[in-house]
Amino acid sequence: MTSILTPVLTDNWGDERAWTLASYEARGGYDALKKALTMAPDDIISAVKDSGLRGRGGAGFPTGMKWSFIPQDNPKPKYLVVNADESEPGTCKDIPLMMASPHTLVEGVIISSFAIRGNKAFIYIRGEVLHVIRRVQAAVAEAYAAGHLGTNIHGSGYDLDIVVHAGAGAYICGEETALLEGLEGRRGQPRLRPPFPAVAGLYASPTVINNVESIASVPSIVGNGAEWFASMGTEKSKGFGIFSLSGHVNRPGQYEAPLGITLRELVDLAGGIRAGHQLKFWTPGGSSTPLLTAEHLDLPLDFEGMAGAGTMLGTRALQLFDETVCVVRAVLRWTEFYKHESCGKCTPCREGTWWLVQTLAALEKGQGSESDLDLLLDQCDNILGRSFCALGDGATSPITSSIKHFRDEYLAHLTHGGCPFDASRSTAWA
Ligand code: L3W
Ligand code: SF4
Repeated sequence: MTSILTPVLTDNWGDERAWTLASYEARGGYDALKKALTMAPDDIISAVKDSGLRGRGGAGFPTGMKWSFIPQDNPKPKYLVVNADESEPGTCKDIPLMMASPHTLVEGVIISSFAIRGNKAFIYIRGEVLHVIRRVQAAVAEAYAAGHLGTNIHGSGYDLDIVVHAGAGAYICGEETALLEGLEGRRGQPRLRPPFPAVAGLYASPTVINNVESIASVPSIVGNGAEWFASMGTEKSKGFGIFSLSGHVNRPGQYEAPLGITLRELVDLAGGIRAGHQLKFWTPGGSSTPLLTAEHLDLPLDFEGMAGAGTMLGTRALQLFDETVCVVRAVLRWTEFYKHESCGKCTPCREGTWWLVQTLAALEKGQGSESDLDLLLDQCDNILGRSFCALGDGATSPITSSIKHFRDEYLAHLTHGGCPFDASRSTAWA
């Protein structure tokens, strides 16, 4: 069988000491940088635009278009900030990428900064992953020593410094403006947009903020050309991406494949659902994206395919659950997470996530009545579209989608007077 995988970002992960400069350069690492430094910055932006690369952090905004919003007539410094605060439940692609191949990211940062004419870049890494911070810091130090960073890079006259910043452990700092607040030394809470960071971001200067995987994709686009990238994927969701599979599959892990691949194909690559069990529900892009069921196995995993199914591609964090899992309990766990991580800035999310947990916890214990399901949906309605940032909206996704697909299972908790799965954790509720 011809493999449908497209290893580009993951191609060197199995190499011996893949994270070192020597290993990366042995495969042609930093050749794309040398090529980029001979190009006009605007031509790099055009190549990224033509490639069709869309943001890999969840929202899918066109990367080249975002870069073109940076006003070049503004005398303030321009900054590139990499969002490496990977925290969306189930998402595990940026951290493995930075551990296995940090130079792919560092090379991407240098090329991207050159394109937007920035001389300072920041890599904001989730504070809990000290080993990743150390690995990226070591790669940055190697890049300085080799002349890939610093002043007059490879005699081009271009200067760039990279700062590796450790976050302080808040999920909300993955929201781009809360991340900027944290980087400036303040409490991580979102800012009002507009102005978008491209106009007034870090220190009120024009700032591009991109996800790790987006920036790491840039060297391959510069090296191989926009057409090469655009030849993969679907009409409006070009290229490849890292899909992280977790849960009840035989070989969980990262699978790099063209956008538009289906979950059925990915599950086959991952050795199938564990023996004797069936897929019950799954998340396409972490818990902030409405969950789907086995009926949706053949939908294309691209931005349009997921929107058509009433959900989002998000971070391609595919969490798979078989029939032994209580969907109400899983949703309660996620909701407790959102309540804990709500930054408290706006009332619908701060108060609403607390109420969601109260109502869900009672239902999970079999307390209350069927009307509490409507109460729960009403609480979601008062949060969705009324919160200051996407965290509030995301908190409602698992609840509304699980009630849509598994209303009977919620009701079974009421008729059983508790979780029907508790009687036997190893057999499915029926
Ligand atoms: C200039 C305009 N820039 C939009 C930029 C904007 C941002 C990007 C996307 O949420 C989603 C969320 C989570 N001029 C612009 C403009 N931009 N209009 O484009 O913006 P937006 O508002 O569409 O999305 P967002 O606020 O960045 C991100 C979802 O991602 N998510 C991910 C969460 C967690 C992680 C993680 O742990 N790694 O990413 C999960 O699905 O729900 O919908 O840069 O400035 N007119
Ligand atoms: Fe903070 Fe939640 Fe409001 Fe976002 S939606 S600003 S996380 S309280």
